[in-house]
Amino acid sequence: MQQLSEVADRYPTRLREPGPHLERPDPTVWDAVQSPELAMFGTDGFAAVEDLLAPGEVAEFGAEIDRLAADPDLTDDDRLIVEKSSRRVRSIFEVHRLSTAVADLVREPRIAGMARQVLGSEVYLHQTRINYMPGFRGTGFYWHSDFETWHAEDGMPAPRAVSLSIALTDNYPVNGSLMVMPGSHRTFVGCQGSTPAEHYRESLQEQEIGVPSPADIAQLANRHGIVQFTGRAGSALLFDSNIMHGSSNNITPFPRSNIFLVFNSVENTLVEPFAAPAPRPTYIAARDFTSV
Ligand code: 6CS
Ligand code: FE
Repeated sequence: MQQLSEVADRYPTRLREPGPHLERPDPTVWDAVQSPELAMFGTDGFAAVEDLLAPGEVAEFGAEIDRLAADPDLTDDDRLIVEKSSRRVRSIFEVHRLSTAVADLVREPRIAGMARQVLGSEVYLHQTRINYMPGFRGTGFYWHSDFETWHAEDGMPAPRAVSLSIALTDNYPVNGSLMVMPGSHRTFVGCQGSTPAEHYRESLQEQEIGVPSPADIAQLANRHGIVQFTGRAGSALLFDSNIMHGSSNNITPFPRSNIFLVFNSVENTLVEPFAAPAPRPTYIAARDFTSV
């Protein structure tokens, strides 16, 4: 399986040797974007959207994610990922199936419409999650490209997917908010190291497989620089699946939570993993390709 797909693999990764930096053959924006908010998406690989949610909605969804984090039925659910050391809730996956409020929100034109505009097709949900990033001992996400993981472990053929991170708390420079390298989405960095079986839950606590080398990260950062996303609760960041991004630990008392939605094009549905022994569970990488 792995060998067969390697033949036609335009994004080789999980390699024995350090990987090359490939100029990506696929476009970023698959159709002319209409909204001024998305004008720079093709160049930067991301767009910040102020006040996507109104204050009342921030309160409503804030209560909803608190309810889910405290739900005793979810304590032993695979979809819940805890912090490695503090055991506090770090992420809950498949949130559009756990919350009808989120399911309704996702379908709204102001949300799914942005993804359709960039991807130039109908879209479906590849992954949804809440990231809680608690205060004091919240741990960040090391530098990575989401597409690298989705390609290697989930069998996503091309970087024709976008993520929307909707902030439910204020994002300051100090509470572990997201850092991105503008323009880095045009370069695919193959990562060194093979994918162990069943490692994915650990990887969601602390990613060690599928991360670029320090030299790769330095090269991209010198070329593109690093910007940090800050903004009021209710603002959002739409970003390309291959942009290099990460976040620091959060030792402030201010938690940083967001709803994270990944839209994939219905013309880019999953095949067998390109560099993993088996596909990840569908609560992490959906195989229901019904458009929203
Ligand atoms: O596993 C995923 O799908 C996402 N989460 C992590 C920590 N890395 C890759 C990707 O962003
Ligand atoms: Fe990510």
